[in-house]
Amino acid sequence: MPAEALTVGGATTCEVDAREPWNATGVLVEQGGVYEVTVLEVTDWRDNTVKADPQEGWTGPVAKVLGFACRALARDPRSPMYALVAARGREGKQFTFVGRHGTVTGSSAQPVELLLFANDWAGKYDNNHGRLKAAIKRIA
Ligand SMILES: [Ca+2]
Repeated sequence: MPAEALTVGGATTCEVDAREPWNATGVLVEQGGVYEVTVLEVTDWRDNTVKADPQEGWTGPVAKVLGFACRALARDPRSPMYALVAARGREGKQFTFVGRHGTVTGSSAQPVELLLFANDWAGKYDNNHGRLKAAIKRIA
């Protein structure tokens, strides 16, 4: 289904599968638009055996230390390992940390689809588990 623009105040929900490097939201990000992403439900969010949270990423003291080193190689090194990250389209790594609640602002003249993913190493998505449900609302 093609993505659609939201009017200000418009909202939708989407599902994110941690095994998918790109989860479509159905929302087209327009230049200057501000989109609020809020996680509503999280189910079994873990990277192989490592428990995780969309906000904190890998959890537990060891995961915190290893996670800090590992995130250097993650698709978005600025976000925790296995945290929820938004992308404005698939090109150019236009990534924004979302966590459990964040905002994404449209910056390119050409509208692009808002995508969501668990921040992992590229090609290491096959051992991922978990899903979440998110609400997306255009607030400006
Ligand atoms: Ca993984």
